[in-house]
Amino acid sequence: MNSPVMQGLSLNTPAYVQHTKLLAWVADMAALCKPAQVYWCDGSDEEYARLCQDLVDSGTFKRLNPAKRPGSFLACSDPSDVARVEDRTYICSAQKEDAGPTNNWMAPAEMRKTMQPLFEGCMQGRTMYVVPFSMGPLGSHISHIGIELTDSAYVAVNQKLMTRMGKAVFDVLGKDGAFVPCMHSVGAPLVGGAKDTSAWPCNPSVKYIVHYPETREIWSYGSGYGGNALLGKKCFALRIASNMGREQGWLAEHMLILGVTNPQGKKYHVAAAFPSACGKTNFSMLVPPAGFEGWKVTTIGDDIAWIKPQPDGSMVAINPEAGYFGVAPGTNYHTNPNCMASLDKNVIFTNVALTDEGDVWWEGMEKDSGTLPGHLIDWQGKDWTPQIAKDTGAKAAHPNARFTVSAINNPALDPAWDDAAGVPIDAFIFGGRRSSTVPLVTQARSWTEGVYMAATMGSETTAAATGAQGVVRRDPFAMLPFCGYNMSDYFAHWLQMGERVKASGHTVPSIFCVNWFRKDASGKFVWPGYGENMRVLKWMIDRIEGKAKAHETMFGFAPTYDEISWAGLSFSAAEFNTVTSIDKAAWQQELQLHSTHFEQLAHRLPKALLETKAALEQRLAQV
Ligand code: SAT
Ligand code: MN
Repeated sequence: MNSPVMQGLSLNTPAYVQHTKLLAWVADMAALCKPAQVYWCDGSDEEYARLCQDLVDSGTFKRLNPAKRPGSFLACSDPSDVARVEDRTYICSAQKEDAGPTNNWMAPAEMRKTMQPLFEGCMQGRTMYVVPFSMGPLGSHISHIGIELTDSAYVAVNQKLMTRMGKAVFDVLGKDGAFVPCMHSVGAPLVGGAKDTSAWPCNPSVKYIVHYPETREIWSYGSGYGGNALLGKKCFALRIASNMGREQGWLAEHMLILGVTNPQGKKYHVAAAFPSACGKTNFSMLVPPAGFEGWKVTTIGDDIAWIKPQPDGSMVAINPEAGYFGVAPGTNYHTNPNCMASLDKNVIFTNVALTDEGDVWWEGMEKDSGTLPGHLIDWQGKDWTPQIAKDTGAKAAHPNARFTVSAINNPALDPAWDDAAGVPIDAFIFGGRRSSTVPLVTQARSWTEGVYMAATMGSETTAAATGAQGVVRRDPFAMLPFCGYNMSDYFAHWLQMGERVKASGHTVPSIFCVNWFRKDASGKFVWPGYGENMRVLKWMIDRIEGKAKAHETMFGFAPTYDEISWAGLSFSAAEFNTVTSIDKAAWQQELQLHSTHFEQLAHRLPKALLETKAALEQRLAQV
């Protein structure tokens, strides 16, 4: 052991860590945060088991019944700490306009002045875990490395499932490799030897999720939940990585990646962007319905894609993550059988309910069993019965309750999911949650029109972020909370990426826009969704293969009723019309909203998008 001593604190540095800059940074951060001890995670299974047991002993974890859910745990968070805090999330670029109008901004020097006193002594009485992780396959030319320093063992064990975490990262880093420093504290120091009395330490009133794009640093304070705390995910793989991609000519996207193989054995790869909690995990694990024998869908990723154009004109993608942090409520054997199978063992559940048998439960599971459980302990530790739910509306699981599970649990995992070379993308899909206006599926007539569709995407908000639910907001590329720089520059980057592929004499991937969420006059969803989305996916493949004709609508090419395979489903032409019709008045209003959106983004907005809008207006006038 090579153990420099900081103010009486040993850094416990393992001999295999030889990176001078990293060692100096850890020493500085330990001096700032003043933890009781420093622990370097090696990523071993033995370590995972030990840290999970520590979490059981401290009351954060409850071990689930090993006969029902082997190797699995339940954590219930503080009610003030249940989702990403977008209003506390900052992009601190040197220039305000580089963060753009969609991000919170503070000058870096000012933010550092705010952060300094918060981090000063913030880990007192706690362990500082050094968590080395690779986003993407270890050593892949597309991957990047991060080191998270955190005072949360919950974060350390989640990172083991969500990333390639551990000792091997140092082999890639060597003595001077690049890494993104990720500082995280729950912001609950145990001052003067105070005992930890909380099962979910966090700071209920002060939270900051801060990014410095120029120096590629992340500083997160006050929250232990999800994207606020697992800093490899939204903070690194989207906000910081989008900045890297812009500079280096690649894309960091809020997209699932799936493989779809037709009965002839030909395989395509699709990347699809949907806002948080709109079914990306379900779509990435789709089971083709009856009538689609011979078709196969395999998962490469369920949330984030890093996409790099190659010299041969292809755009290859990797999933930077190694696990899924998915929404539990609504997940069942009907909506996502592969996901349910993934959750059989070795899972960390957060904010779901506990059954009397020591298993987990969430809303939506009654669809599998046919009945509601008679009694549960809800996510807040209170008794729950169907009667209580009826009387008070109390939910057993929080609507943003999550499971954390390693990708290797997924029976539909694509053999290439961990391939350092990535997979070539044939199509991009963009989809929002819209109860009206936007049709089931259309295909952009050009790359630019596709970028327009993505740039103007709207979606009704979900429980994945704190704040009002169910209101339509513009969520361009499903990246509104995740783009780490000026949104208009981001649109320009997408346009340029397409131009670059075309200039090299190659075809760009097709771009599709979908909406699974149209409702009828009585407020019911019309499209059955889930596995039935295969019908739409097949039409896309038909389009790529040139088998389906081009029927123009004002918003791109669309299928006729006859061009969708209906085998195994009764879905009438009238119902199809309800989910695909283009209402002139609604679209006039929609384009008005696009105008307002573009006005907000006017500074640096690419002209091509305004021209595309004018062309759509002209088409609409002719409807
Ligand atoms: O950012 S989280 O990982 O907490 C969840 C999400 O918004 O997709
Ligand atoms: Mn997400």
